Amino acid sequence: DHTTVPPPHPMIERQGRLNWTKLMDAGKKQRKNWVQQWVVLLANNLLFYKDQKQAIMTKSTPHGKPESSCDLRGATIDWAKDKSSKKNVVELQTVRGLSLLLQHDDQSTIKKWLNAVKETIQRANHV
Ligand code: I3S
Repeated sequence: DHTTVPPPHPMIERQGRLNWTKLMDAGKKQRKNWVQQWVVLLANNLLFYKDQKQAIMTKSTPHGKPESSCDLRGATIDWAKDKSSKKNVVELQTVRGLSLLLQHDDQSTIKKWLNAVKETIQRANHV
């Protein structure tokens, strides 16, 4: 996309626009509500922002102003072939029973997200 990328931040593994919805929260099925948000992958967290501006990290707001966040420690992520009619969907499941679908129309973009989140989870599991 054509948005301006903020200066590189040492904590950020990956960031960009993604479509996402909750599927389950605390193990309870949720009504899907697909939204497009700015998503930031940190070492232990995935953070969701209304837009890129809200993701600007300062001393007083070290994570910016996220709308939602998700603890990646112990989580799993993989392709979700039959959980949506959309293409290029992955499902992230956390130890707290949160389940999210992440989607992007561009397959190479969602592959990069899948791999980046996978690697982050593996690293988080070994500390
Ligand atoms: O898996 P579902 O329940 O068929 O998901 C679709 C619905 O949630 C639909 O909303 P309503 O049932 O509230 O009208 C959404 O608009 C669709 O986007 C959902 O399906 P996809 O296949 O887009 O994930």
